[in-house]
Amino acid sequence: MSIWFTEELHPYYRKGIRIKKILADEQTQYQHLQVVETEFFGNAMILDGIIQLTERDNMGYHEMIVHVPMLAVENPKKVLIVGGGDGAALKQVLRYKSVEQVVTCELDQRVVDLSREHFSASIGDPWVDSRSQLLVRDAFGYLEENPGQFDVIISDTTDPIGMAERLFSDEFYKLVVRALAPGGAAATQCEQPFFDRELIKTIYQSAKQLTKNPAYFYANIPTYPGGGIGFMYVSNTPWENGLNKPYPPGQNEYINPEIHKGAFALPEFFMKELYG
Ligand code: SPD
Repeated sequence: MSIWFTEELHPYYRKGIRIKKILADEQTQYQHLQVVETEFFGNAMILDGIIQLTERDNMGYHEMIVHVPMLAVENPKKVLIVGGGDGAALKQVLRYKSVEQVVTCELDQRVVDLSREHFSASIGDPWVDSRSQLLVRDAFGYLEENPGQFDVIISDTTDPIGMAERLFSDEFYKLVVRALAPGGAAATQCEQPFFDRELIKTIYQSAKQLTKNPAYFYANIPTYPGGGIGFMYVSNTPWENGLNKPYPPGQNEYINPEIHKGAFALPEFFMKELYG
């Protein structure tokens, strides 16, 4: 079988990947979940028709959303992952010897189950690490219950559609900052400068009200709209504190010192809009 999967996150833009086989296709309690074997990108997870990760190009997303805040903070011990049910961000967090506890708040158990089944070749099984704790629940309530607890918070979410919309709200960012320990840092999935300018500007304004040193950074991911995605770094600790620090044991596939620094360089039109 050879079919094209076409994603239409935006009504004015489409992209497609060629699929060899459908490995899973189910309606969970929360969403339409598909896992497919693609011709070029390895296995891919698709939620409600939107590509979440592929084996070939997810490393830019997960290495950047994790290592930028983790390296900025001195010896991070307690980490919270919001979403992240595929385990790829968790895998990166667990590379740090300083980490004692990682809580993942994922709403949909099936995302975890099907990732373990179909992505073990690339992600392994980070859930079995004794430092990892999976909470199948909404992150809002958990953030409310845990002020000042986490050295690093990673918001590894879907796009701001339906139930995920409030993970891009001012209310959510307030809770994230409130849940950070002193000196802590968060990084959040923060969409695409060409397609989501207004949203990113609004989030930056929230982050600026709440912390001293927010900044937007970017990674190339060919299977995401526009070929990449950005992240909001949210902290009183400057992201530059993470430069020139040793990477944790294990192999980087995307981040290196030049990429780390360069990811914060923004195109002129966007830099002016965001930072004035
Ligand atoms: N437009 C696609 C955005 C997907 C972001 N979530 C990715 C989750 C990977 N852990």
